[in-house]
Amino acid sequence: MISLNIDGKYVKVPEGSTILDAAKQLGIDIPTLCHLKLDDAVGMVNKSASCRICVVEVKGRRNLAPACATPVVEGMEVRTNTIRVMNARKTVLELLLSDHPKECLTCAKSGNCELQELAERFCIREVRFQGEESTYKKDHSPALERDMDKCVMCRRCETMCNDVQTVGVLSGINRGFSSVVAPAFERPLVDTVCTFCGQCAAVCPTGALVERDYSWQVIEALADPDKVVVVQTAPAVRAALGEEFGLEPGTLVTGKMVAALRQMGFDYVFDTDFAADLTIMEEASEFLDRLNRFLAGDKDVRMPILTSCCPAWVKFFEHQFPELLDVPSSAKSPQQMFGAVAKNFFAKKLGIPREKLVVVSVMPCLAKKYEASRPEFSENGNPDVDISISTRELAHLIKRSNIDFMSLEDQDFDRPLGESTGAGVIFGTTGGVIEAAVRTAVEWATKKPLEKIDFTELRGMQGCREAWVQVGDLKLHIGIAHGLGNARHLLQAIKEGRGEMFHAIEIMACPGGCVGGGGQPYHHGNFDIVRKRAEALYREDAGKPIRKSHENPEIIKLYEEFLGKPMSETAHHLLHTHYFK
Ligand code: HC1
Ligand code: SF4
Repeated sequence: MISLNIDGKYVKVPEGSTILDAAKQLGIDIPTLCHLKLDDAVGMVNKSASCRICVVEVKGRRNLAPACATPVVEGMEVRTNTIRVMNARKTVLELLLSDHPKECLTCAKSGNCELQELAERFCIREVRFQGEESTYKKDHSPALERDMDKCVMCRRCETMCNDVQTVGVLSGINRGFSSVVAPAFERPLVDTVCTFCGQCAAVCPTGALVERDYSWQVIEALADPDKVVVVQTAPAVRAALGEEFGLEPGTLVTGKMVAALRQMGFDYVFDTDFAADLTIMEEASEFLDRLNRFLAGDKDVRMPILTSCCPAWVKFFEHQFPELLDVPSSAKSPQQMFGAVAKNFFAKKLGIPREKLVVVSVMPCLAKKYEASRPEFSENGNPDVDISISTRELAHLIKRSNIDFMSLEDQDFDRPLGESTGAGVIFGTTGGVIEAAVRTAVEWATKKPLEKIDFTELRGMQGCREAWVQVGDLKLHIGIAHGLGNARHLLQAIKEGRGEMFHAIEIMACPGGCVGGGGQPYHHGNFDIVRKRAEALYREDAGKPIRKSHENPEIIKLYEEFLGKPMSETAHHLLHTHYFK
């Protein structure tokens, strides 16, 4: 352990700690901007030390030291609030602001911008420096907007894209005043291998990277008397939406969310969790089919089966592992299954053409916007999911609609597409999809009711995990990865035939799964918030009367009335897809 003194207080920290770590232990809040440390399970630390906001004075050193990148040494004496330190921070901020658009009132990040917060904390009332300002071309993709005039070169997005996701789209290019974080040759994101995971936007401290906002289209659809507008809400949204209204992370607001959507004027408030149950029906059937063929010695069958509900993960393997396109399940994601059922079954039930029905999805994810726009998910130019908005956009919509969210009485989803089980709920956290699939697959395979519904061995936040589940005489080997870097690790092993064989693997692109999605309220690097959201979903699951997808009465009815059975021709046509290089 190393002893040091910060602002007159003594502290002992492990060797290798930084001054920032030591200050944190003492409860001294040194301001930062570029620094970001997510979680040991995720393993993300932004080491750029580029912003210099965290500088401190160290006795005996001539220069100020960045607290985030200076290791502690025995007997060190640190001051975090001298006039020299405050002057340096003020100057750094003024220099950053000298080349920053002054459009805070209209910026998508207003109220959530870390630069704005620092300018306020350090009472920057005027900027002494005036000079050239950057004017980069804005980049609009179906999921993300890039405005590099607002980039402060903190490199968090680069760390996220390169080190955590291993996609490698974003990096610092050019030199001096022209330096910017961008794809190679400054190509637009749509022309790169970007997965639209949105994790760069989730950690961007300013408005340089934000979601493509479709909330006005929702308002227009709701105001159109010729449209019937239905909404589906993803599992992870209910565990995070409350944060936008000042509630503690991990507070479930399912009932208030439904009430707010109904008050906004949606004709039907449905649940993506219903479609998650439907996904399990198809995915578990496909899994058991492949497993039985594999056990019977069929050499053509591809194992392990990989989950396919995360659109950023789908785009990742399409680009990065084109030789493995037949390994993931062909089941569409719940968002897209919902869209297909709404447009091909529910619209008919209402006696209206699909064009008259508008399907809105509320997702914790930005890649869902891109997924909804994929041409294979539309019929004659009419998409199965018309508009996909994020949890943050929903919060804005509620606020714009003058709804007092906190005073809303809980309401329940409409039927039939709003009925769901606990298995559908846990889709929103890492390990939840595979647990939902295992609950159904094991019961179907053994033809006996499960002795225990909770497969806790599949839960947790470790980036890459494995577990064994006993099914009769067979031990199923299950893998779980969240974060695309961890997924790459597993995929590479499969491709090279390394390691013990897995039977099934769940992959989610975002650290923590959908609860940590790029469209969720900003957690500003506090991964405990993501953990609390996950715990909330397990709580909702535990309190549900039905916890296995195949026992959802509305799903059973849907097969009886419309789909026949899992993997039927209709199911294949509407609920399965294929992947492209
Ligand atoms: Fe997800 Fe899914 S779990 S992908 O994270 O399979 O977005 O919440 O809606 O489609 O159900 C997201 C969440 C979500 C789908 C489901
Ligand atoms: Fe990289 Fe994901 Fe951002 Fe695309 S969305 S640039 S893959 S971090």
